Amino acid sequence: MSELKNLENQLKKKGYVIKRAINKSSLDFLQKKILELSLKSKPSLKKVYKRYKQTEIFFENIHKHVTKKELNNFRLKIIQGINKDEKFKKNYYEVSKYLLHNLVGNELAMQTKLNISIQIPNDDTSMLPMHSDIYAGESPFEVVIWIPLTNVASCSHSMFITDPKNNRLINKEVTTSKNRTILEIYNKHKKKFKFIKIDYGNVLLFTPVVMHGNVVNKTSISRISLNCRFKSLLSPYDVFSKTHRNIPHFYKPLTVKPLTKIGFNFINGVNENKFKINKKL
Ligand SMILES: O=C(O)CCC(=O)C(=O)O
Ligand SMILES: [Fe+2]
Repeated sequence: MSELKNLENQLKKKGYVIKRAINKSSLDFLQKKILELSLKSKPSLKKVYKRYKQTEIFFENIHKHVTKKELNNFRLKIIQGINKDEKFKKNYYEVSKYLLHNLVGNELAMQTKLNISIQIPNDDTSMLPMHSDIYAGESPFEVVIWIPLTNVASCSHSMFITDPKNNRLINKEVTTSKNRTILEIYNKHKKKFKFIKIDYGNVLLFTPVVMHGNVVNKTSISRISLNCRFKSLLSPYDVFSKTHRNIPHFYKPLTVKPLTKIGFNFINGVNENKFKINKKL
């Protein structure tokens, strides 16, 4: 079977695929930038970092050097840093390109704000219970590219996901049940969820239509991962509801082919005449 067919089959069956990063230098760029921002955010970490042989092992032990109280500020500073850096976004796309071009398209929109998750042991403030991103008004045409910066085992520091074949039933329970909490529904279906195993060096693509989430990290290892959404540029944005997730600022065109530009320029020209739009406005 061709690799592409294999990826397609896996996505259909499991709702996600994992692929070794082809562009390792771009992945290392991302890791290095997160390291720099971490050390800038808490300068005392510089000395600590030297004790670790590999950056991913330093990240796995971050909870020993950043307290629960400091964590939110630490995370915010990193998020601000990566979102100011166009090179970071470019390298993120480079790392994701192989999966995106094969499974989504070559004309793409990218989420404007990249995100980082830091799941330290026993922290219940960073929990994201079972959900589908559709509940927040996101497009079912999008995928999440999720990049681990630590080695992630199939346990509570990872994220869980169910098989697409279970999704309809669980989604129905979530959207129609009046007196059960998400946690109760998750517990009922717990066996249908699996914690993803993925080591540093690999990239995860999943459809956030399928139920996923995380629990309190009961291991002694921190998990750090990046996530960003991509979609085919011309696929629908507003599908079920109008939310801030669908306004133009949530996504930004990333790759636009010449014919798409010609088409939109033509439509814009027609509209300018039709509605007497003053171009200077
Ligand atoms: O990283 C996680 O644990 C959950 C991520 C998630 O829900 C998402 O990226 O949509
Ligand atoms: Fe999600």
